[in-house]
Amino acid sequence: MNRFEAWLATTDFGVTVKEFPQGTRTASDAARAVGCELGQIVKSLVFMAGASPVIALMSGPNRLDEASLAALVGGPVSKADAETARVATGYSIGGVPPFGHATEVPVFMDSDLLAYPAVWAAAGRPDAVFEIAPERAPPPTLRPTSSRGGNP
Ligand code: 5CA
Repeated sequence: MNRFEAWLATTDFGVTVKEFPQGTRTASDAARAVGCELGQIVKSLVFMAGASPVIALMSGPNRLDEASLAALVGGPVSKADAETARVATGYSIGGVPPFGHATEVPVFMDSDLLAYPAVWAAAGRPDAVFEIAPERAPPPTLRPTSSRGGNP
């Protein structure tokens, strides 16, 4: 059981981790393994907002508009290096899940993900993903501000 599965076991999320021996390290690997659209794959991109890590959950083919993330966090952002991402989230690049992180990392979500009834996200390892309805993807304690903006 990896860190993510251990974390899941402490929650009532009720999602099932699926392993794919062929690997799900990249979004296209994951889409191919699952047999879904690339847009249904959740990329968990770790950025730094000043000294604080933040995560942008992006639909597979989409690039993050750094200016829009900067506007959301109120300052410039830059991509986290792999080690910083690992320490902040507890997971290595290619396996970073959308929640269940080692530290409290604010999470923002690409609203394109909401177009799908179900999406697939990394489950802590580069060969495991899980399916979830996109509106459930971020934990209730970290409600997303979608790229459309607006958050109560
Ligand atoms: N398992 C797949 C699909 S769920 C996955 O995790 N995809 S991902 O997009 O979230 O993770 C890979 C992303 O990590 C790449 O899109 C890239 O933006 C980023 N990345 C890759 N290498 C590095 C690196 N050396 N430092 C920081 N970020 C990196």
